Order: sequence, then C-alpha cells, then structure tokens
Amino acid sequence: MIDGVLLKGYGGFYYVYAEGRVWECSLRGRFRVKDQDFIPGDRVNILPEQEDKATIESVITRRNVLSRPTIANVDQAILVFAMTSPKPDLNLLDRLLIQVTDAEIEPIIVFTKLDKYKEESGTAPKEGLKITDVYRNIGYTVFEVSSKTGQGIADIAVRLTNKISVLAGPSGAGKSSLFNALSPGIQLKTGEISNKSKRGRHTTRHVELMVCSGGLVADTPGFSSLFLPEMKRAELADCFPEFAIRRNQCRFNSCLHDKEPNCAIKAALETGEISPIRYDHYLIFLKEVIEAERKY
Ligand SMILES: Nc1nc2c(ncn2[C@@H]2O[C@H](COP(=O)(O)OP(=O)(O)O)[C@@H](O)[C@H]2O)c(=O)[nH]1
Ligand SMILES: [Mg+2]
Ligand SMILES: [Zn+2]
Repeated sequence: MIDGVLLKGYGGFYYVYAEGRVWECSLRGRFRVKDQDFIPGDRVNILPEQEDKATIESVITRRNVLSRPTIANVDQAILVFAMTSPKPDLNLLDRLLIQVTDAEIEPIIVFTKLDKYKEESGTAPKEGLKITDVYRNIGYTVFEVSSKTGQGIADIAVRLTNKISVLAGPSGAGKSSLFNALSPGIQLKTGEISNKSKRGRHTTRHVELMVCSGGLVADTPGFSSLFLPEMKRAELADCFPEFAIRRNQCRFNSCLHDKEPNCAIKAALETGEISPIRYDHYLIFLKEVIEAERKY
C-alpha cells in the first residue's frame, strides 16, 4: 500500500499522485456502496495493480475542506493580484484574507505583472507607501513577481514543495500565467484581458490539483463566494492582524473602532501606522457583519 493524494476524478476513475507519478485508480467495492465522495486533495492509500493502475483502499480524515472550489487538506492559499492592469481590487484581497484565515489556511500574497508596473512607474519611485509594503508591514508573506520575465518566480517555487496550494484571485490577475511560469512542463490556457470590459475571460473551469514545483497546486477561478464568514461583530478586528495586536489598547473593551472615543486603532490610523485603505475596508466589512448578524 502506498500513500497518495487525489488529483481529480474523471470518467469514473480517480487520478492519484503517489511516489512521484500519477495512478489511474478505481474504487474498492465498499466505497462504491457507501457512495463516499472523494474530492481533490484527499489523502488516500492505494494498492498498485498493474503498471499505472491501482485501487483506492482507504481515505484519511480530512484536515480541512475548502468549499467553492472544493479541495481538501489545503495548506496554503496563494492570493494572486496584478500590481497593474487590472488595478488590484484590495477590497477583494482583504475579503479573501479573512476567508482564508478563518479556514485556518496560510495566506501568501503574490502581486504579479511586476514588469508592467515597473514600465509604467519608470525609475522614479511612486509617492506614498507601495501596496506591497502595506501588506508586508502587517506581517503577511508578500511576493512581487513577473511571470513574463521570471523575476521572483523561484522564491514562490520553493514555497510549494510538498504542500497543497490553491491559487485564488480575480480573473485576469495572472493565476494561470503564474502556474505556467512555475511549471514549465505544463501549459494552461491564459486569457487575454478584453479591452472592452477590462475583465478577464473565464478560461479556468474544472477543479483539479496539478503537480507543480514539487507540490500540488489548484488553479481555481477564485473563491466564488465573496461573503464574509459567519462571525460576531467583535471578532472582525481579530481578522486584521494590525488591529489584533492593539486589541487591549482602546478605552472601551467593547470598542468596534468606529465612532468610539479614545480608540487605539483610530490613533494608529492618524499616525499612519494603520493604512487608511485597510481601515476603510474594516468599516465596510463591519457593516456587512452587523447586517448578517441580524439574520441569524
Ligand atoms: N506583462 C505581464 N503580463 C502578464 C503577467 N502575468 C499575466 N499576464 C497577462 O495577463 C493576462 C491574464 O493572465 P492569466 O494568467 O490568464 O490570468 P488568470 O485569469 O488569473 O488566470 C494574460 O494576457 C497574460 O499574458 C506578467 O507577469 N506580466
Ligand atoms: Mg486562469
Ligand atoms: Zn478601538
């Protein structure tokens, strides 16, 4: 028996990655009877039969399950946003960071199209703090890469080894291009951004894990649910690491960092220690969380 990870189910078979190669697996009778559902990322034991054929003998309890896309045992989410074209939707990035953190999955932020960004901004550094530095200063792992020139790609590759990762982010951000840069052997379709709408076409459909830089990666169309996870209003600030470290410094224990006096978060906003963009998003999300609280 050997351990493997399910990559995808297709045409009545399951494809399992084990011992450095892909096995075409069928199910043991008892799994068929129980109507057990298998999803990409499931850790399974397989019994080799002939050549690259095997049967799935057992499945190990899932550590976590990500829904939409449905993948089990995810170690990390690589949140992919373009530095330019399209302009990064930081509201979406902050939303994904909350969803991922809530699911206890490690986020890695990757800003793509560094080549284009450099071209546009020239040699003179732009005014103010770069967005990449905003997230880096909070303590997130942030990479700036170009899938076109290959700059920064090797630093991400080492992060993938022996892990199950999902790529998430808006269409057109460069997820498929990043995957291709990370795995020269496989080439996924990449979509041109249509000039009319400036929205990328949806060229990524089904969910499957693919072997990439010594790990397994799913190129997903992005988390389709943009709703924040169910939580109490007081819990939202804990999803913002730079707020969480100032947890006990507000005058009121129940401070929601909105209209309350002597608020440590607003003080940090004044001194520039907290980014106004992040604070704005916090207030938007706070409204949503309070709205959702009323419904249950
Ligand atoms: N200049 C430049 N263009 C890129 C880069 N990454 C992706 N693109 C382009 O951006 C468009 C969308 O990329 P794609 O990988 O399909 O994005 P996805 O929708 O997130 O999978 C394509 O036209 C790519 O060629 C990059 O690093 N630099
Ligand atoms: Mg794609
Ligand atoms: Zn406060």
